[in-house]
Amino acid sequence: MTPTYELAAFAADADADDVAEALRHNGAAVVHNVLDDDTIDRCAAELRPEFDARGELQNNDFNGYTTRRISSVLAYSPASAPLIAHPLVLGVADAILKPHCLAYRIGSATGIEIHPGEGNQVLHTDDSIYPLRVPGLEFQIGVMWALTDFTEENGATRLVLGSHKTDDYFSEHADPVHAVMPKGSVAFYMGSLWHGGGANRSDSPRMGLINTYALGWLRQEVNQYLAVPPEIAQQYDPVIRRLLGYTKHGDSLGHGHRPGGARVPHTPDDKSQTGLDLWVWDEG
Ligand SMILES: O=C(O)CCC(=O)C(=O)O
Repeated sequence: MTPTYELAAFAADADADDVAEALRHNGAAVVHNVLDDDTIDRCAAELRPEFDARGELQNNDFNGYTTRRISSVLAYSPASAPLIAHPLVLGVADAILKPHCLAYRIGSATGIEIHPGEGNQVLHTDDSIYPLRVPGLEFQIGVMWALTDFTEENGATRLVLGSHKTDDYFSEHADPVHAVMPKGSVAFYMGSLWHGGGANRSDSPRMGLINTYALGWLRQEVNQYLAVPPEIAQQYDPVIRRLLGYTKHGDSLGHGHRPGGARVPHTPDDKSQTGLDLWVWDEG
């Protein structure tokens, strides 16, 4: 029998394991109204000047020419941290990624503002940056926060449900669904799922924050140590520092030393760090 796929939409109090189960089966899932307008607006307000100053520098055939993009948002937006380290997001990431690593990390954290007139982005998988596939193992997940409402008209992310379960090339014949969701909601999709930004046929921009979370033994898509150097990273709490990669994976992977540096042990309230050392360096 041909399996059927649907874009399951959960309420904000959803159990992370249930969301992860839907994500495993369908390749994507949406949770509605997770964060309030104030939290979302604070983040959007910090991204605004970056979108305006540098958003068009990454324009190209893949990203589009009527879309603004800003990468490594933690470098200039502390208000993005509650989204990036939201407990529901980490719960889903735990369920999908932790069976295959001791700790996962941010691959990228990018604001995307699709402006009116933009066409459909080419469908693609995010995990194509890693040149192999291992059956039963996802290298990363994508987590898209809606900083405005996401609608079919304004370019809600297009998702080819079930496409994470096949090696077929989907671009020509896919039938994607849109991740339609109100502002403050969040969409999850597998790194192996075919997807892409939607065309914006409305008269106002669609703003999202897309963060990827990848197995801790992989190279991060964006070099976080350059993008968010120690002097900025140490302003964040241990969870964010771990997500940035200022943490060893196991006993030795990623260890480092800087003269005058400080070792910061994990704190009891950071449950995700159990058994791992957390390292940051001061300037001393
Ligand atoms: O903006 C979106 O909805 C998705 C963007 C995307 O998939 C990408 O650029 O890799």
